[in-house]
Amino acid sequence: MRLRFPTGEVAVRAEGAEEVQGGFRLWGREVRAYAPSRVRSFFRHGWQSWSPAAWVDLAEPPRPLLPLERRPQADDPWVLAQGAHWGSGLGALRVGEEVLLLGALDPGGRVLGEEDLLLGRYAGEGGWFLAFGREEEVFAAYARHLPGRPGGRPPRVWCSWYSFYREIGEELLLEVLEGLRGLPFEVFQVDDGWQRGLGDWEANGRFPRGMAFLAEQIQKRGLRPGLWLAPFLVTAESPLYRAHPDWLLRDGEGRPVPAGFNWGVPLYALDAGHPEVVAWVADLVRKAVAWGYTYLKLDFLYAAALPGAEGEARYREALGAVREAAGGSYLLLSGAPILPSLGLGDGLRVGPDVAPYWDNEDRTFWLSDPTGPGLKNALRATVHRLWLGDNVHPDPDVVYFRTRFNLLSPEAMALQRAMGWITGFKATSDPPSWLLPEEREALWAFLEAEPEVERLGPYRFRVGEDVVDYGTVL
Ligand code: 9PG
Repeated sequence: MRLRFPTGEVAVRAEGAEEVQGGFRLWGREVRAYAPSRVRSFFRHGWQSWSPAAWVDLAEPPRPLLPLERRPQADDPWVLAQGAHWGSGLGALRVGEEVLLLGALDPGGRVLGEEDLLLGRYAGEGGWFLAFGREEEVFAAYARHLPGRPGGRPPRVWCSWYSFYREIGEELLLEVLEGLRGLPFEVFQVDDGWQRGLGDWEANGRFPRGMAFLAEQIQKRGLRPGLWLAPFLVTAESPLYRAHPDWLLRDGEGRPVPAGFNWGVPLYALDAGHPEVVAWVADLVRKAVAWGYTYLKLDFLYAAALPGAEGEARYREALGAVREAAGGSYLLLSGAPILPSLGLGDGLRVGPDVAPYWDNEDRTFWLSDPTGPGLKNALRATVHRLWLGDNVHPDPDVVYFRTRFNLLSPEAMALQRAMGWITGFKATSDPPSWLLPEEREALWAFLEAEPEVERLGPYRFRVGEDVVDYGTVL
């Protein structure tokens, strides 16, 4: 069939089509939409927070991401095995001045870009949205058909990860807390390093008075306690792994599904389709809230959706139960499949981790891995996911103000700071004791200011008085 848009006609193969706001709704487990001519540029949307999102050149086949063990935590593993330009949830072609966008409206959709074709295919069943027009308009129209309308603005967060990494303890964090006096933070978030182990979510020996005590101290300072959890992740050493072998996510042959490799060990996932697992995770979330932590950073969530798009419906259902258990707490979802997370979290990490350097070329180039830590990777994914800003609070990750232990140029730091203002998600990990007086001033001003933001183009923004250009991250 041919569908008529104000910008021209598009040939489509689908079981049905109906005009909706901003485009057409299509039916069919597999649908095809054809651009009027062969094109070069494909919007390739990565699966989860850390996966890349960017316009890619269709003339160049994707390069294999290495090492293989990291694939489950980098992107949809099925997609990475294809050697073709598949994206998760949506895909788009640049057709001259216009963009043709095909997006899934239900969990489990993947979209292939090839020459003049967008091919959408569901792992299960679902509907599609097709739009043809100006870039900002088609992405905005698609976003309006997706769930999630977050209330309010994101809180201003101090997070322990990007300064101390896992080397945290009660004494150190209380010291930081003291140093934060006078800075307008709202959340003090304890990251990875407090727990006994994965699947063993109790305070370790470095938190001798326990997590409830720390939450109390944080509250006393007028801040909201925040806590990091990776609820669906286990390793072979987790007590849970031995106690509940039936809780593990397994493949058709009964082998545990690999969930990546981090902290020097292979990772495995809990089966989010198992009611006992969901009940256990919900209890864990209630426990953290009962300790006093009402800002939860739920991380490595892709594990609950493995092996990829096939697990998205299961993930969404499990996360619904987690959302309910969390009550009114703020949920920041990280390492999370992007589209199936909408409407279930308050905030969503939309790029890989930042780092106090621009790019690790060994990894980005030689291992073809754009999911590693680094400011360039983080900004590239974030700027290509800003269209989700009405569905969720997009988290671009923390901003650096320190020059200590930092290789970023002042220009790179300005780009990072502006992204905090553009998204409204303002966070840092800089311990006040590491900051020079003028850096502390800059942090204070960043947290206080709410400059007006105007989008001048896909990569150019006016932020207050300044024009910032993210063209350098492409
Ligand atoms: C704690 C950290 C921080 C950080 C999260 C997450 O191997 N990986 O692909 C990988 C990606 C991200 C990552 C760790 C490993 O960081 O994004 O903010 O909370 O966990 O361990």
